Amino acid sequence: MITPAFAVVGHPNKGKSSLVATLAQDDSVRISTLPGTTVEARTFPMKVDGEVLYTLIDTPGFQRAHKTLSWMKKHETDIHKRADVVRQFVETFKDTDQFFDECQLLSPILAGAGILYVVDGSKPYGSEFEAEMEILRWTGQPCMALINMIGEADYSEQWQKALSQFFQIVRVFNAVNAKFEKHIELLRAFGQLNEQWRQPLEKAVNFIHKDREDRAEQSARLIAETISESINLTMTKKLSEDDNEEKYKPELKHDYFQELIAKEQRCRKTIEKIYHYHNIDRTEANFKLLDDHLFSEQTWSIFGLSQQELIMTGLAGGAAMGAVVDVAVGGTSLLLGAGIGALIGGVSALISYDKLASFDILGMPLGGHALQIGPMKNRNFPYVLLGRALFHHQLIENRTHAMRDGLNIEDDEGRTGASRISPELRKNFETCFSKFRKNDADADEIETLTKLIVECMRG
Ligand SMILES: Nc1nc2c(ncn2[C@@H]2O[C@H](COP(=O)(O)OP(=O)(O)OP(=O)(O)O)[C@@H](O)[C@H]2O)c(=O)[nH]1
Ligand SMILES: [Mg+2]
Repeated sequence: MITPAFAVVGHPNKGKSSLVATLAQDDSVRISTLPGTTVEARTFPMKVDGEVLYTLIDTPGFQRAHKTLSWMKKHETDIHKRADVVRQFVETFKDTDQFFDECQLLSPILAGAGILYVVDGSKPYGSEFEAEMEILRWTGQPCMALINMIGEADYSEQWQKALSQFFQIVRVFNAVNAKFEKHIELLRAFGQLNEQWRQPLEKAVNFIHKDREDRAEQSARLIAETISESINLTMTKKLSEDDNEEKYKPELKHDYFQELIAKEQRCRKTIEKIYHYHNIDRTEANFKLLDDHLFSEQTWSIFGLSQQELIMTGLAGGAAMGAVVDVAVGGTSLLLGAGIGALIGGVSALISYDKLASFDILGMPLGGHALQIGPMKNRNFPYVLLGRALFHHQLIENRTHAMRDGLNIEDDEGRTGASRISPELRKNFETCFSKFRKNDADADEIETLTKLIVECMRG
């Protein structure tokens, strides 16, 4: 099967490289606000599992389209020989310092690449583009025009009318903010350009769909492992006989919290790698672990569950919790309406909802003692990690490789983290988390949690 190749061409600074980055899922493509960023043609393969599905060729913009076309017109003999004239043009100038950009962008087309002509639909159409389109038409290669909306204004209608006179297919496609479905739609349209490309592009679409599911699952497994490890994290400091453990508590607690934060960071970085992002700047607030203030801390309340949700999840989670609540309310279990609000304080006092990790003193076999912190007792903690991880994953999954702005994960703007998980599903999460807390999280349990996380990602 042949590998379709597409040369992305157009005027300088119209989003050609952005389109290449998005379609090749490659954040190493150079993009900038300055015209003339791309100075030579470069090929970017779109690979899944090492297999090249299609290639995109980023090119510099046309610099002297009118002069190029004049040269070609002068050398034209017959309409059916126009592609030969384009070839002759490139042969004549490719090793000179004239028409460098034109030679760079025409060479891959002459070598068989399809044409993706990119224009900015937020700027009006102008006759200066006609020479570019005419040159491309002379090559006789399959061609599509993409109207990229860089700014707010919308001139797409006039562009549509002009472009459709030169190109087989015209589409509006936002190179930077395109959603996954649009990306897939575009690949299918490429397949209509040339019968030979239809099958390889259909295969590419299937691979990309499957790859998206695989990436989500890999990320979910990583999140599951991170939550399990974080819940069970303990840290120990050996002390000698006469050391006062009080002195070492603040330092140990600091190290423990730092390690929890580091685990989350490693998880985020790895997920970004899974999605082929290598240099994302993140604006983020680390979750804050301050004694006694958990529920008033913003990051906790944003990404975790509310106290009421925690209690309801606990109630749904099993008979044991029911019994605890029965004790708290004197055996009545009338948890309806306003009653629940009044109960929250009492119930949470009985259950370690807002306790963090506590310290233990361990005796050592060879004398002395050790100070240990952890595991994490706080019931909301796994939900906070989960809510934060789901939000981060959502941003990464919906990002394109043309986006160069940082990732803002300070708060999830009203989507409210773990709270948006249905109560039904939360019950299953609680079962997993309580198994982790009892330290019987085996590979099966990680798989169960992975599946639940995938369900949330897709819900
Ligand atoms: N908002 C928005 N900005 C875009 C879009 N496409 C491109 N840009 C911006 O436009 C600028 C130029 O984008 P590039 O992809 O570098 O354009 P180019 O055509 O490759 O430019 P040259 O290589 O200089 O010819 C960058 O600042 C992009 O972020 C888009 O779809 N939406
Ligand atoms: Mg460029």
